[in-house]
Amino acid sequence: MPSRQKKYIIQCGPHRLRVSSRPHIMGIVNLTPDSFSDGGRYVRPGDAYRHAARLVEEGADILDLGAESTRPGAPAISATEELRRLLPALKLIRRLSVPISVDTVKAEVAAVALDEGAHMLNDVTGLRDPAMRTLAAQYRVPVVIMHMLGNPRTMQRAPRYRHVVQDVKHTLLAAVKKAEAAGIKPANIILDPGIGFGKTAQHNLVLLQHANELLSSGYPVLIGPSRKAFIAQVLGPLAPAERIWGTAAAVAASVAAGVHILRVHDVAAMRMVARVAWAIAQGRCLQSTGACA
Ligand code: HH2
Repeated sequence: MPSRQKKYIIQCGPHRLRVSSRPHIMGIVNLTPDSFSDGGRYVRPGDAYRHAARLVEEGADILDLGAESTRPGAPAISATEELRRLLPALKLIRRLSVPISVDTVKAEVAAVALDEGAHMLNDVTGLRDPAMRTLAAQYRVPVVIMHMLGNPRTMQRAPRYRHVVQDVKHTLLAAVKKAEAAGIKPANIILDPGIGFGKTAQHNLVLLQHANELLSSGYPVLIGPSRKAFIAQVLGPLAPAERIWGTAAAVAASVAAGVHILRVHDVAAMRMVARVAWAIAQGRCLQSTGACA
């Protein structure tokens, strides 16, 4: 049974997320022309808003807005271009009553997004930029510290680890140390092993197999397996949108291990998967806490 001894409450602006009381779903809103699974679908702010509203209706607990693709080989874009894609959509999506996370590695973009109503930061470089650490500390917002080897241009060039689970954990805890030294409160830290970021399919499977290892570090854990390539390595050639059953298996396994937040494209389906996996892990349906509501 997942270890839920430690209680985690993540304060996202006015929203209080009790992430240890049940698995939470982070719905992905990609505002990019080139994301690996849904690039180009939500580049128009109105389309992004309708997509975000649908994810909220489907039960997303958090929305994650990304305006720069992190897929392997994705070209880096300027802060100006990132903000051009992000801001019009953010200004519409902030009308929805849901915590908004911004998936960016640029402190300049993060600062504007927080001023415009975002509640949380998701940094796939694990706050490598000291300016990002300072900003997160100043704004007192929750941050996802994710593990990535290198950068999206280089990360899939023969990634190597001594022991992937221990190496990822060690790197994340070093990033946590720097984050806390910069003034980020431990209660605002969420860890993510970074499925697909400088990892072979084998590395991803081992990280998912040992997700409980990261949970023992004393911070809530987020995992993003949604539609990723390792699923096609297990099942054979499948386009990203066809990887939903594989995603379901990874979500169920993560919830069984005790992972707190699942970052997914298919919110309605994965919310159901997570709720049943959680009810099984608990051996009961917690109606009174809303876990099965
Ligand atoms: N995965 C992607 C992007 N951001 N952030 C966190 N914390 N964890 C993840 O696993 C993660 C992430 C890649 O997925 P997606 O956003 O759909 O694709 P793209 O980066 O091509 O836009």
